[in-house]
This record gives sequence, structure tokens and C-alpha cells, in this order.
Amino acid sequence: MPSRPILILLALLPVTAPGQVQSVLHPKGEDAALIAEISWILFIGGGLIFFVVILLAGIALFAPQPRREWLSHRSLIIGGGIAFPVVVLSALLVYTFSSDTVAGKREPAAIRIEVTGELWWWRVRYLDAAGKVLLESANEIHLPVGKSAEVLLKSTEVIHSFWVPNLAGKLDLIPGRVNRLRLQADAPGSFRGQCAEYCGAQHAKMALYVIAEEPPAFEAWLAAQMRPAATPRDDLQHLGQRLFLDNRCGQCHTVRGTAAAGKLGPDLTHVGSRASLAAGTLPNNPGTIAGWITGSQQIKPGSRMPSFNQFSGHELRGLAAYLASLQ
Ligand code: HEC
Ligand SMILES: [Cu+2]
Repeated sequence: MPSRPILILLALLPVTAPGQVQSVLHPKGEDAALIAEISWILFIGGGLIFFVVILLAGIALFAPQPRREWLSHRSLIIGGGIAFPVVVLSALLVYTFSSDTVAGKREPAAIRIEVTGELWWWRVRYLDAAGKVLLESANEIHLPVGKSAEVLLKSTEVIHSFWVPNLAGKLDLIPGRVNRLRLQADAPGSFRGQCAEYCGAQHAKMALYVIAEEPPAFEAWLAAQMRPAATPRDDLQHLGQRLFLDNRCGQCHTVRGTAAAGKLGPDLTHVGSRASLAAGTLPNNPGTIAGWITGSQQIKPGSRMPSFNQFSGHELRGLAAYLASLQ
């Protein structure tokens, strides 16, 4: 049995843990802050009431007769048993409703992003004011700090759930429906999100990152992402591009500016600029790109990308160098 101070420390662990990259307890956006506030009020209030009830039960059970007589007064039963719950629950109802209207009354979103749940990754499209697609990417959303984005949540085959705990609540992506979520970050940072509705074999490997940056950095990112892919700069990258175009990669992947225009898999036009590969499964570098190409079915069994194990080491280095250069 661990000692009492250790138990207390263990209980505080989730609150003090430094890993804030995916945490409801470290809100960095308006909605997340509201949800955290409501949760704390309910949690602390519920805890206090529970404590008082246990105390009264203890008195009723163990105190000597004259010291517990007051518990049977009619006023205590009516007050504690009827009036108190009615007042507390009504107050909470008004409080949660009023936070809801705060959330409803906000200025229009600065940007619109369409997020589609795929098996098992996130298709991300930035839209202009008219709803036209500005650019397509995957598994990574960039946001300007302090500006809100309207996220249109869609799905093609099964239900997923979009959850970036530091920034907002959880909302489902349902085939045939469009759900709308407000996303806003109040501080720069990288926040991890995770599919929160079981969606098949690789549900656990369906994460994404939201990267919040100062508006000028965001504008620069947007402009860079809208440009077509970089052209190969050396022999290795040239080899990689040729192999990419000759090996049906383009049947599933788009690289804007080349003949590759597939739609089944993630857009790879700027894959080298992303933090992770395969929806948060691997960090992104030439080594993991090569590993993914030969071993996608070992890394993420059942994924819609077949493993390509026909390449020589040199060819794999070429493919990885080419894809990593697509910044
Ligand atoms: C049959 C369709 C298909 C083909 C062919 C295909 N891919 Fe993929 N690829 C996918 C899918 C689907 C994913 C997403 C997998 C996931 O995350 O679950 C993917 C993911 C990737 C990723 C990671 C992208 C990211 O943003 O996470 C890279 C890199 C990649 N493929 C490279 C290649 C290369 C190189 C080839 C050709 C040798 C190729 N792919 C052929 C379907 C395909
Ligand atoms: Cu999912």
C-alpha cells in the first residue's frame, strides 16, 4: 500500500502532467475553456455535496441518540431533501444554458475547413468564402492564433469523431451529414487530436495535429501550401519522382504539378512539410517515409495503402528523398 502523500500525488497526476499536447485539462481555446470550466464546477460541486452527504450519513449511523436527533427535523428533510436539490439543479441548468448561448453568439468564422473522415486518416480541405477548395492536405490543420475557424465535418463510409481536447469539444463525422464545429486557439502550439469513435481496425492510429501559429506565419503557410509541388533538385530526387510516377502511386495520391492525381489517399503535394505520417502513426522523416512505403501493411494492417516491397535500397532512398523534399 503506497503511503498517503504518494496517493495524493498520484491523484494530482493528470492535472500536473507536463504532456499538454492532448489534454482537456489544459484548454487553449474558447470552447475547451468553457467545457473545462463547466467540468470543474460540476466536479468540485458534486464532490462537496458528496462529502456533506457522507458526513450526515456517518452522524446518522454512529452518533449517540441525542446528538443525531436534529437530523430528523422536518425542516432539514424539506430543506436538504427537496429545496436544496431543486435550487442547485435549477442554478446549474441556467448556468450551462447561458454558456451555450455565449458559444452561439460569436462573430463569423475567419476561415472554413472541411475535414472528411477516411479509413483511417483525415482529409483536410481549406475552402474560400464561396466554398471553393483552395487546397487539400491531410492529418494536419493549421490555424491563425486568435481567429476562429468553422470546421465542416464529413465522412464517407463510417462514423468517426473529431476531438482535439485542448481546443474544443468532440463532434461526430457522419456519412451523409455535415456537422459544424468551431475551432479556435488562443495561444500558438501544436495540439494533438484523435478519432474518438471506434471506426475499424486502425481507429487507434487515426490522429491529427492542429498547429496554431501567429497570423503572418499562418498566411505564409497557406500561400506555400497553395503552390504546386517542388520540382526535384538532384539525381536522387529525380529518381524518386520517376519511381513515384511509374509505380501507380499516382493512382491514389495527388502531387499537384505532376501527372499524379489520385484521390483515394492523402494529397502528397506538400507531404514533406507535415509533422507526422499516416495520421499521427509515425514522425515524418526520410527514414519513416521509406519504412512506410515498404511496410504500410505491417505498420497499419488493413490500411488502404498496399506495402511496396519491390524497391531496392537505393530506389527507396530516392522515393523518400523526393517525398521529403515536397515541403
Ligand atoms: C491503393 C491506393 C494507394 C497506392 C497505390 C499508394 N498509396 Fe500511399 N497511401 C494510401 C492511403 C489510403 C494512405 C493513408 C493511409 C493511412 O494513413 O491510413 C497512404 C499514405 C501514404 C503516405 C503517408 C501520407 C501522409 O500524409 O500520412 C505516403 C508518404 C505514401 N502513401 C506514399 C506512397 C507511395 C510512394 C506510393 C507508390 C509507391 C503509394 N503511396 C501508393 C493509398 C495508396
Ligand atoms: Cu475514425
